[in-house]
Formats: sequence, structure tokens, C-alpha cells
Amino acid sequence: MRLLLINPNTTATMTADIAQAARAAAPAEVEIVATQPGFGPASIEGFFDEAIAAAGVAEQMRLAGPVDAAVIACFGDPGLDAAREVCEGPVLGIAEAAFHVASMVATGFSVVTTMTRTCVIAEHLLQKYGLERRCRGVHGTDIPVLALEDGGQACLPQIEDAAREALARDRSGAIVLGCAGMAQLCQTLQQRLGVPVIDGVAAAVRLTHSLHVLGLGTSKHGDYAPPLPKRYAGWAAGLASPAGR
Ligand code: 2AL
Repeated sequence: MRLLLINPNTTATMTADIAQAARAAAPAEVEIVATQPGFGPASIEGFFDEAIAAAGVAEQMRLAGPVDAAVIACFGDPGLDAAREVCEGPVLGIAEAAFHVASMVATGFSVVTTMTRTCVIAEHLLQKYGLERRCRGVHGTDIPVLALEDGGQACLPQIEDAAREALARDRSGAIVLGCAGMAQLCQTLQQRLGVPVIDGVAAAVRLTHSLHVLGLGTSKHGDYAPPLPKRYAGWAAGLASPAGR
């Protein structure tokens, strides 16, 4: 199975870190092709960053050609619905995957994320996915995304403290890590906290593989039908569906 792993920001070191975490989580038969947009923000920490990054995800889906599955590896799941329109196989966002997995191992979970200003993005996603009743709190640490480069070890104590406080204050039973850059901290945090800690990168890789093995792809009936052929202007001309160019 060929899995396209898109880091929606343009920081190559973070793409490499995320690819390493994804490969560690993947079954042997999964070939991970890791990529990032050719334009856009170095990290995604707000709505404007996210809007540009979503176009970058669309660009990468077009450039990749046919793949068996795709994972959008940023906690805001930018461009997820757009990516589904152009992919026959399953496409998951890491926030979506982590929320669903957390809801299967605890009655309530807490999210520990990066900048406080990005909490609203996770809250909007919880509502979109219908899981807001299972999430008991979204907590910002004000750690910038790029401080998590090189595996994020330097930020481990701050994330651990925030997770402990969240578990106590929210009365929750699991922690969702709110950034792809936190993936490599997952096992250490789970050992130290003694509760399930969910990294969306591993969850999304494993779930897309399971869907593939089950013979399930993205429904092309209705909502996720391929984009209609039409002309796209300016720099986006190459992103139109081939029939519209
Ligand atoms: C992220 C993430 O996963 N990648 C990125 O650039 N920003 N998430 C976040 N909550 O800030």
C-alpha cells in the first residue's frame, strides 16, 4: 500500500520527523511517501496560515497522482475535504484520527496543543466531527510549532505538566497530542502519565491502512465526488481537474 503523508507546513525538518514517526507506526507493507507544499507557511498557527496550507495540501494531492491512501499531518486537518475529492482511497486528518481513537479508549479526553490561539481550530473540528461531547478540554501550551523540531524533547516537561493538569482539571481519561511535531513524545508521555496518549500521526497511518485492508475508500457518491472540470486562474491554473485545463 502506497500512503501519501502530507506535512501541510513547509518546514522540511518537520516533514522528516513526521515521516519517521509514521514509518515507526506503519505495518511493513505500507510505503510512506512524505511530502510538503511548495509554498506556504513554515508552521500553521492560525486561520490565515491554515487557509494557505489547505491550498498547499490540494497542490500536493494533485502532484502526487494516484495513491492508495493519504494522511494530512497537521492538527487543523487543513484541506482534508478537498483532498478527499481527489482521492479514491481513504484520506484521514491527524486530528480526526486522534479524536476518534481517543473516544474509543476513554469516556472523555483532553487535548494538549501548541499555541493557545490554535485551540479554537481544534474546537471547531470537534464540532465538525460530532465529538465535542467526548472532549473535556482543549489546552494551549504556547509552545510554537517550530520549537518541536528535532522530536520536541526540549518541550517534553512543559507538555507533561500541561497534560497532568488537563487530566485532573477535565476529569478525563486520555490525552490527545495536538501537533504532528509531538509524535515522537507519545510513548514517553504515555509511560509517565499512565493513561492512553494518542498521537494522530500513528493513529491516522494505522486507520488508513485498516480502511484499505477492509476494501474501503472515499465515497465518490455525492459530497466527495471529484471536482468539476473548470478553468483555474493564475498560480492555481495547474490545480484544476485535468479535464478543465
Ligand atoms: C500544527 C501541526 O500539527 N503542524 C503545524 O504546523 N501546526 N498544529 C498546531 N496545533 O499548531
